[in-house]
Amino acid sequence: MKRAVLLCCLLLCGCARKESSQWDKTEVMIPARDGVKLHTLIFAPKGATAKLPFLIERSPYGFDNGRAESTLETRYKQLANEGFIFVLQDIRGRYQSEGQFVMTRPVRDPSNPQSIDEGTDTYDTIDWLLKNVPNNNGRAGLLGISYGGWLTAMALIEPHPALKAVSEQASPADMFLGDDFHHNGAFRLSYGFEYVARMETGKIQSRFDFDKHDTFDWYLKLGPLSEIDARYFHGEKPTWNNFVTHPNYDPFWQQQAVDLILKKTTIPNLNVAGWWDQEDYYGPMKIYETLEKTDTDHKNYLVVGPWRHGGWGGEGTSLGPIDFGGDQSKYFRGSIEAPWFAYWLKDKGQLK
Ligand code: PG9
Repeated sequence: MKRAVLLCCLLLCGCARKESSQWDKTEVMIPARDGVKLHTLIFAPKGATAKLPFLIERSPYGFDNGRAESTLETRYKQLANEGFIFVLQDIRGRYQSEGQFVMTRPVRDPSNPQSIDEGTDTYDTIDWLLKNVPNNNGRAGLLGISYGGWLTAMALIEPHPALKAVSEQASPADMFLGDDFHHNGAFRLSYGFEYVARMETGKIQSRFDFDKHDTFDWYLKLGPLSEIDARYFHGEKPTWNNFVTHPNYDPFWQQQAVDLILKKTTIPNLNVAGWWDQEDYYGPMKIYETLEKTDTDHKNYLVVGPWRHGGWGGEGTSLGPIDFGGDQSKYFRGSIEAPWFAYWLKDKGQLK
């Protein structure tokens, strides 16, 4: 009877359900409070005997073309062995989600009940999941690397009560002082230009089509930076326009600094950073340091390893010629990350 009701619900909300070997996969459009629908894939382990928590990753980079399934088999293998209901969601305006994408969308004005941000989209998603996905244990975890780490940090501002553990991994904290777009105030030209082209050309990622292999030479021959707009962007890329309008550390950059936005540690958070991360090493260290100040209940954690940007999600035996004497990424995922989430979301084991 219960199964029949679930099937009716899924058909009514336009969900597509697919059987795969290990997972019951459901594809849904989850409505946010302003009516925008967010494209979401839900993977529930087949034959689970106990109620399970959700583990959510939200991303601007898409889960199409088998990326979701391969992520579960590699990056999330150890967590999948532990047993979670995985939820992979395209953020607003990206891939199959509705709405408008805004790069690192500013935090909403809470006095305006109509306002939304990435935190409210996460809140609304968790709310929907609890009510619509059977056999959940009433708890949710959230994690992500880099942009996904930043989305995780944003969910800490007005968290859903069922959000019981998060792992902020390589999130930017300050785009002028230390992370992706500037380091110590110095503009990172190739990164800034190529990331804007990749993210603000359409809903899906696209690569800028350089007409030569030697891009160092391409940038040298470009001439003054105004040539970027004159030749390629034509004033149409919001993030490039922000680089041009705000070349100094003005309120535009200061107001988005995550360390000023996060006020109090309320939810267990496993911050993760890589010593050799050229994009976002500053971010996770700063977020850890910020949350540490109000961490009266010991909920703020930090892992730093010998990794490039997000290296703990892949193979971790070496970096270039440097041998780590073992797979440190696998060790992190299996012996730290999975038991950490199991402790907070499943009351399992002890926290070392
Ligand atoms: N470092 C990338 C990023 C994060 C947040 C904003 C802009 C860029 C990333 O790898 O996702």
